Amino acid sequence: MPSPWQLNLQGAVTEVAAYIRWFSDWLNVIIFAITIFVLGLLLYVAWRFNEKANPTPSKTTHNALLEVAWTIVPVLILVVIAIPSFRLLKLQLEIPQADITMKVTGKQWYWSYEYAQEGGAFGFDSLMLDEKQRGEAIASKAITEAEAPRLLAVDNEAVVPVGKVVRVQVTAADVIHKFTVPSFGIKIDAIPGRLNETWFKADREGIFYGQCSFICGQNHAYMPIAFRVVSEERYTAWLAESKQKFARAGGAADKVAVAGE
Ligand SMILES: [Cu+2]
Repeated sequence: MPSPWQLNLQGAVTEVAAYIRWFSDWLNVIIFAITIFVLGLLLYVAWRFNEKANPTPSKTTHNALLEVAWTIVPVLILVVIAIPSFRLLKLQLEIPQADITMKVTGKQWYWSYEYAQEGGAFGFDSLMLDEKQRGEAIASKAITEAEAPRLLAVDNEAVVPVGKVVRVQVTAADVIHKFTVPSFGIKIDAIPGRLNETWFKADREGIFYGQCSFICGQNHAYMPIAFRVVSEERYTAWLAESKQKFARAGGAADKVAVAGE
């Protein structure tokens, strides 16, 4: 999750997120280099060719070498940006063989998760804990304060195993939302009537947060995303427990919130 005075992107937990961080840093290097170079040129021209220093200006209009250079050099700069950019796109868009497939549905104003499983899918809603619920959960020691950040903690976290490829299918039930988990490097539109796909493979255990990133109405800011990445054993245990708890019959995943209801 974001930290106070954070300047850079959130810490990377997946290969894609690490690539995004590296690419962002690389673009910053290029941007700084160009900006400093142009500033240097401007200062030099202001110093060397001002009216006092250069009373009789040159009438030069063309310089073939210079014109070729200022065409080729920007092209080369664009190439060194384009190559890693397309590599990143390929990494994001080519979904590897998935170990787990889940469907996420954006709703006003919460997310629903469905797990495709042998022996029956199951699903659940994930709603933000309000201040009262959060206080109670911390007081009852159900969750530690660090595990329940304000405006990010939810009642039902999406649980996934560490080091496994998770394919995420994203849609929406009412208006457009956007499913974003910065530390996983995923951000994808949730559009009613359309199924978008993305993927991640978390490199370490922990809880990772995201938020809806497409203005979707009054409580847009209050529909966080929480992923708990756990060991394979804990995931298997959670799966067994959740199949019971969120059995599809009457499962919350099919419930659609209707605005104003
Ligand atoms: Cu939203």
